[in-house]
Formats: sequence, structure tokens, C-alpha cells
Amino acid sequence: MNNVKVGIIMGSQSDWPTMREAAEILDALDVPYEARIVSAHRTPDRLWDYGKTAVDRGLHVIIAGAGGAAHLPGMMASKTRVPVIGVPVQTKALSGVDSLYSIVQMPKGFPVATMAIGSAGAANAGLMAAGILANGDPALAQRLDDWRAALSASIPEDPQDD
Ligand code: RP5
Repeated sequence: MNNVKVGIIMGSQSDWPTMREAAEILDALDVPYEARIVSAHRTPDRLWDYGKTAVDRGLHVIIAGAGGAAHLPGMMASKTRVPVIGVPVQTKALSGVDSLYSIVQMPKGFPVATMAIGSAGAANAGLMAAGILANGDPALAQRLDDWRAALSASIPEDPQDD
């Protein structure tokens, strides 16, 4: 066991520019994480091993991003009870609607908490993971509250001309 409680996994290197948004949120909140390429189709044995060992390795949340036929989050949810947050990566062909539908429509019994398409979804996945961990970590809860307050404070009340 180590103190890494969040796993960020993605189907391809090409997903990293999106999934890095989750990592950057976790960096900002001082939450340790690991990041791995785990493809449902190209490295199924790696997916199986990752899911099989997730509980014993101390993971509390898995953020899984994939695009197109995005089976990674759902397959991971089938292999471990560690909560899986799914990020539909935006695709060229279908703008990520394919990814969204592939991730969100899970059968009863195996949930994936599905975020928005693309970078906003990835950033929110980081915040969601931090929020889950914050329930048992008062210091993290304070950092998350501060982060949210700072975001609110950065929003001007009055619109400005360009
Ligand atoms: C999926 O196929 C990946 O998650 C990625 O979003 C998409 C395209 O992968 P590459 O062809 O760029 O490796 O498995």
C-alpha cells in the first residue's frame, strides 16, 4: 500500500492532453495520483491487472478517460468496486458524442460517474475525485473549499466590453 489513492488511466497517449486537466487539478490540491495508459482494446490484460489489484494497492478513485468506442471506464467498473469516474474524450469524427454514449449508458449494477466531454470533464473528474477523498481528509477538504472560493471570487459581477 502507498499513499496514492487516485489512479488516472486513459486509452491512449493521445488522451493525455485532455486527461492532464485532471492531473493539474490534483496537483493544485496536493492530491497524489498515478497516471497510466491502459487500453480496453489494445492492452486488455493490463486493464484486467489494473482492476484486479486496484483495491489492494489502496486506490480509492479511478478516473478513466477514453475516446470513440470508449470501453475503458465501463470495463474497469466491471473489474473493481473502486469508484470509476469516466471522462469522454473529444473525438474528431463525432466530437466526443460517441465517447459519451459509450461511457454513460452502463447497465444496472456497474456504475460509471460520467463527466462532460473533453477538458472540462477531465478537470471536473479531478475535482470529483478530490471531493470523494475530502470526506475522510479534513485538510484536503479545506484546500478544496479554498479552491472553490477562489474560483467564485475570480468571477466578475459586471460584464465588460472587449
Ligand atoms: C481510444 O481510441 C483512446 O482512448 C483514444 O481516445 C482513441 C484514439 O486513440 P489513438 O488512435 O489516438 O491512439 O482507445
